[in-house]
Order: sequence, then C-alpha cells, then structure tokens
Amino acid sequence: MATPKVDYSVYLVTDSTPAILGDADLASVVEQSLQGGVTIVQYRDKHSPRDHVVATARKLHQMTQKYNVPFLINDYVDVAAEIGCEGVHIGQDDMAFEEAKRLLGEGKIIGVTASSKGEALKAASQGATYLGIGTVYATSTKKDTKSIIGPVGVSSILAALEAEGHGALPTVCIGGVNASNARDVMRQSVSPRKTLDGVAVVSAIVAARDPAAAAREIQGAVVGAKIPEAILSIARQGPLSHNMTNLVVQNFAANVALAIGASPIMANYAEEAADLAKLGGALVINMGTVTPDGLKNYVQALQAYNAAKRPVVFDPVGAGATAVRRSAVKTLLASGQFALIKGNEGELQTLHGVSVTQHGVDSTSTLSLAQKARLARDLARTHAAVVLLTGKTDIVSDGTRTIRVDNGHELLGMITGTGCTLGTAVSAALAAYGHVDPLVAAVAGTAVFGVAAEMAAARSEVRGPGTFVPAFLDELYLIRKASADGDMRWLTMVK
Ligand code: 3NM
Ligand code: MG
Repeated sequence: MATPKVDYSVYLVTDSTPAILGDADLASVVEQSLQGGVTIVQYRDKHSPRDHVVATARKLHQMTQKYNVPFLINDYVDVAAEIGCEGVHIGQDDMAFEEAKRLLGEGKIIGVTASSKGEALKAASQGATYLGIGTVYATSTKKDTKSIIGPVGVSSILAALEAEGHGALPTVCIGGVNASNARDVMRQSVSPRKTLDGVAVVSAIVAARDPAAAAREIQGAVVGAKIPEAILSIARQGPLSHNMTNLVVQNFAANVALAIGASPIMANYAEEAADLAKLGGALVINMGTVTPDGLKNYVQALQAYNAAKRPVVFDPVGAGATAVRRSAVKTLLASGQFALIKGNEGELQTLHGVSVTQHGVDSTSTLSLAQKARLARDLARTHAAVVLLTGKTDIVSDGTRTIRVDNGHELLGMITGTGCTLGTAVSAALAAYGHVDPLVAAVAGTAVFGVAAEMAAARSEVRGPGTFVPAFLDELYLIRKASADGDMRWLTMVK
C-alpha cells in the first residue's frame, strides 16, 4: 500500500512542562487540537522518565490514529520503534540520522531540525522525510535555541534546498509561530518557487485556553497563505473547465471561466467526455436543468473523468426540491467519485439525508455557523470529497480541515447563476491546483470570487444587479492580471 501523503500544514509539537501545559491534561489538549484540525503531532518530552514517555506515547498514538494523523516522537527513536508509530523528529544534537534510520526501518517518517543551509542540505541528502526549519521567531518555549533566523533566513534555506535539487522536500518552520503571524511567515518564507508546507507550533496551541480554536485559526492562516499559488496556477495553466450545466447560466459560467483564466467548454453530450477528460481539466456537473437524458449523460461523463483521474465538481442544484432531484442525487453519488460537492444549506442537508422542504432552488438558511461547519465536515468524510457549503459565510471542508471564507456581496444574490458559476471558478482551481491540495484550490476559487464581487460592488458605476455583472467579470479578470504581474494586493481583502 502506498504511504498516504502527509499533510504538514498545522504541525503540533507538544510540551509537558508546567510553563506551557500548565495544569491541563496533555492527552486532552492533543485531542482538542486534533478536533481543531492539526494535521501531524510530535510528542516532545525532554524531562519525563522513559516508562512515562512510552505510556504517554502509546496513549497519544491511539488517539492520533482515530484522526488519521501521523504521530512522531521527538528524540526517543527507540520508543518510536517500540510502539510502532509513524516516525520521529531528531534535532542536531540527537541521534545521528543513519542510526535512526537503521533502528526504525523503511517507511517511517524521520524529520530533522535545521537552522542553517548546511544543516538543511546535509539532512536532505541523507534522506530526511521533512525538515523543521528554525528558530524563525524568538520563543521562550525552547531555552537552548540557536539563532533567530526570521522569514528571511527560512527563505534562504528554502532557496538552497531548491537549488540543490531538494525542491520537493516538505518543510515547516518552528519558533514563535501563532495565529497572528502564521499567514505572514508562510507568505514571507518563500524562495523563488519553494514555499513552506506548514508551521510547527507549541505554545500557541498547547498553552491556548481553547486548543481546538487555536488550531483552526492557524489552519485558516496557513490555507490562506497558499491561495496565491493556487490562483497563479490557474493563470499559468489555463485549464479546461468542462461544464454540463443548466440552461440559465451557460453563457455567464463560460464568461467567468474565461475571466479567471480557464478555458470553458459547455458540452452536455457525454460521448465527448472521455476525450475531453484527457485534456487535463475538470468537469462540473450542475443538475439545475435535470432531465432523464441529462442524468444519463452526467453519469457517463462522471465515470469518464473518474477513469482519467480528473476532478469532478458536483452542484446538486435544488437537491431537495423534487422527488426527481432527490433521486438524481442518489444516482450520481452512487455512480462515481466527486472531488468537490458544492451546495447551499438545504441542498447539502438533503445530501446528508436530512429531509428539508425547499421552495424552489434558492437558498435560505437556518443553521448556525457551527452546525454548518459540522455538516460540511461530515459530508466531506462520507463522500471523501471537499465540500463547499455556500452562504453569507462560505464553508469549505475536506473532513479534516474546515475553513470559512467571509467574502462576497449581496448583489451576488440578485443575479441568477452566481452560485453555479462559483462551481465553474472552483473547477478551474481544482483542475490547476487540486493535485497539490484540493482544499486550498476550493478556498482559493471561493475567495477570488467573493473578493471580485466586493471590488465590483464598490465601483462608482455599479448601481444594481445589471451594472454589477460586467463589473464583476472585469474584477475577476483584473485580479488574475494583477496576480500574474506579481501584484497581490487583492489578497488583503480575503477574509
Ligand atoms: N524547536 P513555540 S523552537 C521545539 O528552533 C522547538 O528548532 C525549535 O515553541 C527550533 O511554538 C521550538 O511555543 C519551540 O514558540 C517552539
Ligand atoms: Mg531534539
């Protein structure tokens, strides 16, 4: 079995000292942070006796397994070997890399701390699984930190790795990272092409009053920092966005795709899908105008894109409105795999088996934000897809990470098809960036869409829905152009 790809985006390093943990229970803090979406856990305990370390490690490892999150042990390679966890993290003063590798055997994660180019290149050439680069900001958590290298120092290490052929080696930075600076450190720590994969955090989570909320906030910042990469990849690749969509939005959806830099094709005849799927794009199945014949075409096209391993977006428009639509949703979900499912609250509740009465296909809302987040997360897990729940606040979840996007404008609700064209925008992001991180792709597509709407609505010539539409297309286009020219000022508007 292939080892699953490790997600380094929010890397929790534990600390059991009273100064950081206080009188909290470590297991409970780790569990809360897992609920908040940390993606990897390192148990770091420099003071406890070995038998305590073994017992704690076993307990924490059982817990992380429930969340499908890798569990590493700092320094105690023998304990990692004994309990059979996913790997270790070793510092420069710990066991030598070769020795750790020999003790652990193949298929284990061995992360190494690096605070200079020399250390980073050595660890990379020895075969480290990832690097923890630091100390990025001053911290009181670790007393014997070497130099504070800042984002500039991290960038120069990333550049050296890239130059020496280690561009694909995952990296996180460590030291003084918290929810307020995570986005900046991710954005500033960039060599020409190589970016950090995530941030490693001790006190900002372990010492937080609410570790789950802290983890969620840091996750939001890390995902937010990756938006530019996703947006630029649409502009660079100009991917195909193949839409099987409803009669109302075909023209508008095609214009949105063009404005953000994708290449639209509105093709409802599924015999073409196998050929189109080979072009490296993504498919949108929007069942806004479902017919018996249409449904057969959707199923065939879905399977063609699945066979070509290209992403498919499902927009179950009006899912709960009629028996025909409820049945079409069942058929489609049983016929293949979707990369992303997008819908408003009523549509997604229907998919989740909640019976809701929908009046027409327009959106209404009764759930709290927390309930929406849970709905999106649960659906994402059930269907192994990214779920985009649209509303005043959009919620994007991959089942582990749940991110909210607060962009948009009420004028979007006054013209038809904006929800549907969001599906098109997200399909372009998935086509270009989904192989790297489908959640980031979905968040990026959603954020750009919402920011463009805000910028359009703020224009002096926009007086209502009619003047809004062309201004919105312009802003999508201008954001893409500015981004391609290296002007990312629009990002400050992402909420
Ligand atoms: N290693 P906080 S800094 C465990 O520089 C560790 O290698 C560091 O704690 C390094 O997130 C550090 O609370 C502690 O600042 C980081
Ligand atoms: Mg160490």
